[in-house]
Amino acid sequence: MSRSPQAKLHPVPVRAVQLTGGFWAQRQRLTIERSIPTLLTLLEEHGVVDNFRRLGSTTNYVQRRGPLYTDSDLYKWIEGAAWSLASKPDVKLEATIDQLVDVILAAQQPDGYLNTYWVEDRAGQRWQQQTGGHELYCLGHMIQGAIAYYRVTGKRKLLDGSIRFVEYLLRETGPGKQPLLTGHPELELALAELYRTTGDARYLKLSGYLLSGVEQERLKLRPSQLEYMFSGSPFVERTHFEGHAVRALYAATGAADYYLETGDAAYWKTLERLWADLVGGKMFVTGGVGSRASGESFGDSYELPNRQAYTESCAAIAGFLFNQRMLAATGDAKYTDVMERALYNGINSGMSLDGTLYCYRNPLASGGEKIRNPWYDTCCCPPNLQRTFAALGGYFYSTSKDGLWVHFFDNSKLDWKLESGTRIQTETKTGQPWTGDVEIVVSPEKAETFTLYVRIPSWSEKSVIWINGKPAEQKWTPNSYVALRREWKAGDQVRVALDMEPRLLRANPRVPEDYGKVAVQRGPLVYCLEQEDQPGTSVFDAAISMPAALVPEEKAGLLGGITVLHHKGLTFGSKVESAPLYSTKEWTARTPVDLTFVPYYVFHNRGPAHMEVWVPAVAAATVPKNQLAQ
Ligand code: FUB
Ligand code: ZN
Repeated sequence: MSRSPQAKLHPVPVRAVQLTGGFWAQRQRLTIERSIPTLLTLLEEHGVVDNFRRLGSTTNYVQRRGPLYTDSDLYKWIEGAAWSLASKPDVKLEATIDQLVDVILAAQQPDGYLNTYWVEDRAGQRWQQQTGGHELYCLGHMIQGAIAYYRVTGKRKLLDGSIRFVEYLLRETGPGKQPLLTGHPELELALAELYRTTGDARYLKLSGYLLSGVEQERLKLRPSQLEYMFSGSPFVERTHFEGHAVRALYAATGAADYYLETGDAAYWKTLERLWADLVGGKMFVTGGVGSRASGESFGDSYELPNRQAYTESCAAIAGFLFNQRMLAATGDAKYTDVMERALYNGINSGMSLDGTLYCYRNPLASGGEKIRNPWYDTCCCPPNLQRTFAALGGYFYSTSKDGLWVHFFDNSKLDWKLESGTRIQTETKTGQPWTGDVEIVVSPEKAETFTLYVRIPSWSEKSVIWINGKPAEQKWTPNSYVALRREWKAGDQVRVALDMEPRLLRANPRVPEDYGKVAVQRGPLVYCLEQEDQPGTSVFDAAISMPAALVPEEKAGLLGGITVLHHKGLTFGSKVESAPLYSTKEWTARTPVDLTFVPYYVFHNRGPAHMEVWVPAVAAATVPKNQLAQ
């Protein structure tokens, strides 16, 4: 997006940011050292790579395996592995990617078409089942993997292969020829990125064609298909999110990319409307999205079931990407707030603390079903998580005409340039997300006046900022960027004290599942109750006693090092289990109990267990005084 006309903010390259230690460095290291290599082994074991190999060989030595979209899993793995090289060069991994690129390209047809499913006896069905065929979805991920690898290494073999496929599309398909439809949106954003990478406007035009829905008549799509796919009809006529959550959010991300390049106001109007629909009634407090298992879909507004939440990891990532584009267009912290909610919670939960188990669903309550698994036949989420964590530094900072933007806080070093051309280095030291202290040392190569935009998160109500030890004069409010404009010189120091007071969030009363309940958040982390931490009390009998006191305790040895929150809560007592299902009795939580909350993202890392995020809140006043917890 560095040259996108409508982008107010421009991303810094992944390689410009080193995560130097702490929360995200740990997750990134795990991704690179454990998750990426072990997933490749599993992709091999499940035949995903052989699906390509067999086409490149003259003997077709194995049968194709897996669902028809497995190609995309390898492409996404390549994207993650490519970004990982930006933070940790690895000759062996690079050689592995090179070999995989050769295997992939050997399966490409002479005309440029490439898909391991729609070949051989299915070759005659190319483009005949576009609503579910995933040909363009796989191409989209091929392009994104190829661009990542090209950006990081300068190698363009895979990029050229993906361009050959796109050129095939431009030659053989489109108005007056074979109509095209993204049955699963994804190619839209990939084409915008290909345009940015190559400067070839035909690729952006193709993205616009896909978003325009001009082929709706020729393809004779049913309303239910238009809803499910979130494509096939004009994007600008969409009024709300519906249908398959990942599809819809990728479509919105692609449309936002299209807007960033074209400035088409109708797109912007639609994007803002969809965003309001998302955050107004369809996003979980963890940043997860997708309420229904049926159709992996959005529900109605306020339909946010906790235990049944579908909340696919890919959907949370898609929401993150959509908000990243909206942020780039505006510089408005309300978008970063959503990115953060998803990243620290509903995305972060997707990969286990040992980097080998993944959540496809990230529900907000669990009855102990197995949610973390090493492998899924539909293996979309694991490599999606990898590419997000591997590229993380690139989401932390941006530049704009007048300065540098700090979006997320973690220990990191930035080495990049201001848009004036001046080289800038920064070093951030922080205990985030556990403590509120943040120190940013700013070092432009020469003294220069510019604005340092530092995000003050929505959860930090009482922040304090110092510049070189003196209180900053600028004013700020939570959920905005404070604009620190001055002449900056090497070694200038900004200190921020973020407000880490635990907060209790309440849902709109129209969310029936959460009525009378609260969710606990501290800093960017949403917390939950897990059974292991409440010996003798079922998490489903527990209640928060209001007004609530939550006391943080650092536990270096627990779950990779976390801060837990202690609370003297209440339960309904031991009679609950033997009580009838229905009675006229009014239930009052009145037995004191020590409750311990852990961050949501660690749930089920000690094995499947009862867990819940939204906990009933009851007034302590209703409890006889002598029963109050000490
Ligand atoms: O269809 C490909 C992927 O599989 C989708 O993105 C996921 O939601 C899952 O359905
Ligand atoms: Zn997925």
